[in-house]
Amino acid sequence: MGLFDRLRKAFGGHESEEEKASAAASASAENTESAAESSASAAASISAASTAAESSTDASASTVASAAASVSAAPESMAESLSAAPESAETSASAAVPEAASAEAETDEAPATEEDTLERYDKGLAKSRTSFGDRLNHFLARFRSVDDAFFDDLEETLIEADVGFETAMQITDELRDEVKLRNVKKKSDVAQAIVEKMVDLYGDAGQGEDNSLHFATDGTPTVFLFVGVNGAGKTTTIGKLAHRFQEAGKHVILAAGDTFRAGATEQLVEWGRRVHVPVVTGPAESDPAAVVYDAVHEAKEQQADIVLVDTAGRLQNKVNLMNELAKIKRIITRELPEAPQEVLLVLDATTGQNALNQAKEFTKTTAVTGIVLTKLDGSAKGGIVLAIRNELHLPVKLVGLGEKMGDLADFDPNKFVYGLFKELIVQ
Ligand SMILES: Nc1nc2c(ncn2[C@@H]2O[C@H](COP(=O)(O)OP(=O)(O)O)[C@@H](O)[C@H]2O)c(=O)[nH]1
Ligand SMILES: [Mg+2]
Repeated sequence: MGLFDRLRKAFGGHESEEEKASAAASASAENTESAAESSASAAASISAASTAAESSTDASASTVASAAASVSAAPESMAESLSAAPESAETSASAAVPEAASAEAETDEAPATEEDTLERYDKGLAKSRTSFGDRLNHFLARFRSVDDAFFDDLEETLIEADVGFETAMQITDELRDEVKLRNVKKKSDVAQAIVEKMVDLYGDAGQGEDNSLHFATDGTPTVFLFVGVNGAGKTTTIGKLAHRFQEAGKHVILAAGDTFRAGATEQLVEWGRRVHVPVVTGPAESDPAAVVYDAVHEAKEQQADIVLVDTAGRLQNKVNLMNELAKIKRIITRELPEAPQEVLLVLDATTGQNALNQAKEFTKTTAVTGIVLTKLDGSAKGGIVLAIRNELHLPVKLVGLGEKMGDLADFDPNKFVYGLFKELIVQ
């Protein structure tokens, strides 16, 4: 069974709902007009629920609302595939409202709990989902038949949805063959096949993928090295993770390895103050490797559990940056042979394809062990996760869902892909 079928089984709700869903599906096949009508209003209520969830927390409600309008005006083929979703989608969307509101009402200190991760993903992905569904809707509305032009356009649509060039090509090629083989003509069936293909491709590429963070096994301090371009969210992620480990009773030390950018050290020191974790610093423009050496030395001396190392995102040039990262890594390993246990590349999800290109650059010279994908809360480009897995073959280990210390979650691939295609999978 492919991932698509497994997700549908896992998240597809209770049997009675499934029965309702299949009844609704066959009803819509027989009587397209009334089904489209009822499902369009269902889509509107899903969007209304998520709009309510959003509007209490950020200013983007207007974007969501306008996106919602176009979902409710979905062409009949898409409305068909949305028709089965309303019940479960609506429940989880409205369930997320009070939780999100109370999390906001409290201070920064509220940590993310395991139980609400699905809701957090859900909320974080609202924009990606709406945007993805929208693109697919618009795309399908333009075509009367499934011909060559259809596939050319599909490829473009997928690229725009940031699933990556190679992934978009692969999906389109495979779909072209399949459509011929199975003689599929209905647009709603093709829409279904597109989603199924993407989910299964994602499932296949993730075989044997290890999304867990690794720690020292010999009792020495664990070291995580954070790399990535300026503004990606390295320092923020370190702050959030320091908070998580500190809360778990770990002895944490932060290393302010970004001595290049003015204010970078202060930013990390501020995070250290907020989460009550010590920060090892050096003078501005001093050798970052020296700061890292001090931090590791300190950690050994104090028998600390974990050192989180911040680095510069940009130096005079790319070669300098890569050399510096290599030097930092060498120093860590010289002091602690097992370390660093993780080299985490931090990528800003809102930059889409650009993030993918950065990742390709970094991984050429640095042995990255995993990805931290930040700003998923504000991004409509969740499709980048498919590209990261299919094209980089690196596990996403953590995701950033906001700017606060509790807004960091372990990455759960199935929850994520479910969130991205929710309305399309549950039917
Ligand atoms: N919305 C949101 N903002 C984030 C997230 N992670 C980081 N940021 C913001 O992105 C900006 C750059 O982050 P920073 O940690 O300084 O990036 P660095 O240059 O890689 O260290 C800051 O304004 C952060 O508050 C996230 O997951 N969601
Ligand atoms: Mg920084």
